[in-house]
Amino acid sequence: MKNASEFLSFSAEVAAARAAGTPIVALESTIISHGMPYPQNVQTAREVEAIIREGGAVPATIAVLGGKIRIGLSDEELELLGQSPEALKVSRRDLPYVLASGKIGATTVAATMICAALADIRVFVTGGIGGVHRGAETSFDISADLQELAQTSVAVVCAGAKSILDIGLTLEYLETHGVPVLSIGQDNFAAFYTPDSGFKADFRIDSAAEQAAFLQTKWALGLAGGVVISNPVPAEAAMPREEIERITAQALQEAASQGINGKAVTPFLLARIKALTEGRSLATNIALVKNNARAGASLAVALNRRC
Ligand code: PSU
Ligand code: MN
Repeated sequence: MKNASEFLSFSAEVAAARAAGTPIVALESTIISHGMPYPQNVQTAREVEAIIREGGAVPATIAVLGGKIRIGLSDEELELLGQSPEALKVSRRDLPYVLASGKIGATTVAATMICAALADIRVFVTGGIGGVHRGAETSFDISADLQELAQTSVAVVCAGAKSILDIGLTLEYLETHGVPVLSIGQDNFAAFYTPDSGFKADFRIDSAAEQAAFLQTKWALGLAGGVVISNPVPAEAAMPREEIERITAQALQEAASQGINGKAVTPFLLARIKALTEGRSLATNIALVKNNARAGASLAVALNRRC
């Protein structure tokens, strides 16, 4: 039998960081393949990696290629993920399939957390997490990201969750599963395109050093599982709340009338929101991911100092 480490393959940069004890920040790849259009997706991925390096950490973008979990990608590999229509959206249940078949896989928050934990990386930066979808009481559509947060010990820096989701129910679900939700710079949980979801996060912790202390304490106690760190989009890059609400409602309506279901729901909604805002949502999306990269690099550096 193989063990997990035989599936891991590190880029030279990440391997060197591991050897030297340099802080490492994981990045997901579904945001590249299914979350943003080409070429902005690849451009953003590169810029986010650069921000993490400037912050004193090493970026590790994670994907599945050639039957391996790749921890750290080359420019050509980012390009492949950004352009290939064959890249599969890979969550927990899809990982064995994409690895065993040798196909191209872009990892979601859930799958990236699994791979980061296997690679001993504790800090992961993304845009928004999946959650409980509106209407989940009949559709049962609850992202596997939430179950992963319940069990896999990785901190996820994000700009909250999109209002395509039922944010109140998402927070209830996280509470039930013992997942702490920290917030940076404000008391409330962020709503991706807008800074304020209207719901309180559990704890406001602004400094990276104190966030690191929180993580270290949780995991030292044997409380396995993830932590959501909500970092609101900067005000100057946010979208008007009424506009995003109106467009979200329209996108949800279209998804329902076209019978979109399963793993296609989130990419469909993201693409429709982008189209309906004539690309303005994309600028917000890019700005918030970069903002998260700064926070994630600081956190990885602070956590590294404590360990
Ligand atoms: N939310 C976003 N942008 C994204 C995603 C979610 O605002 O790109 C992606 C992430 O990869 C996340 C996944 O893990 O969608 C969740 O998909 P689902 O809802 O099918 O679990
Ligand atoms: Mn779903």
